[in-house]
Amino acid sequence: MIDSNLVIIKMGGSVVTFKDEPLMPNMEGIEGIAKVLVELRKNFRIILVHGGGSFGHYWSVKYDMHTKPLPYSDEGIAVVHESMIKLNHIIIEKFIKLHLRPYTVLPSSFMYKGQGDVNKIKELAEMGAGNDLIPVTFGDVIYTTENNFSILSGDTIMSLLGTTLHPRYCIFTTNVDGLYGNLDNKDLVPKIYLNNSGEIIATETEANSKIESSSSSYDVTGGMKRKISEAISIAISGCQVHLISGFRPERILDIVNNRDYVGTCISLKSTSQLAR
Ligand code: IP8
Repeated sequence: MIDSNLVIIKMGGSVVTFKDEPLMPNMEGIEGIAKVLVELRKNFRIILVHGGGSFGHYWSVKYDMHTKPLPYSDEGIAVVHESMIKLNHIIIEKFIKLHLRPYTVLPSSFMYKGQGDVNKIKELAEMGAGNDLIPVTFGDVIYTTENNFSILSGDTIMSLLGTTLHPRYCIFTTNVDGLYGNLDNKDLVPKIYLNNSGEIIATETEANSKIESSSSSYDVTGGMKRKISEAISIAISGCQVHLISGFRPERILDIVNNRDYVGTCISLKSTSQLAR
């Protein structure tokens, strides 16, 4: 059953930091989204997830934590975790100044042995009900089992929260407008329809013509590739997933108000027909 009052949003690392400048928050990116959240909070409960950008990713690459087989170095674990807390603090401080009421929840508090703890995840949705609080969590390095730690991406957290809480919308913000069918000419794919197994059965191009397509025909790389697979797992649970530019945060309001917007919507064929 969809929680029609709940919206889950990922603030991408490329929005909240300058990805190419180590340890540099993007205050304009953070502020732009915060201002839209002030509006959104009037009608919806919100849960926020943010990425690592030039904080967590910078240090995890420095300590070889993406490539090295487990276990990671203790120093790397400590430094990456601290950098994420620092970035989170910068975001939270700005939010409070802009009259939001964020409440940070460490991902380690709702993960157990590397898996999402369903009851603790449900608590995230409850704690923002009946008040103005916005639970905020983030990609991090977390303890799994047997002395191992693992990098947990904010995109994976989105899929854990989305598939457990069934929000009305899951919105991923990045530094691009959405998913491009063709990276050379920036041909945006506005809609992707899935069947119940998560296979892409159709897309709508800007010209609104339907193109039969398989998931492998997309030129998605790196971070976007992972985002799409997490987005697909959320969409097959019945939630509409949207990919938009975090530098045009007003598009979040367009989505929830059912207005046309620039971005990519991924949904089950049946859900999209009901919702729009
Ligand atoms: O930016 C990664 O989170 P993401 C967090 O959402 C770390 O992938 C610690 C690198």
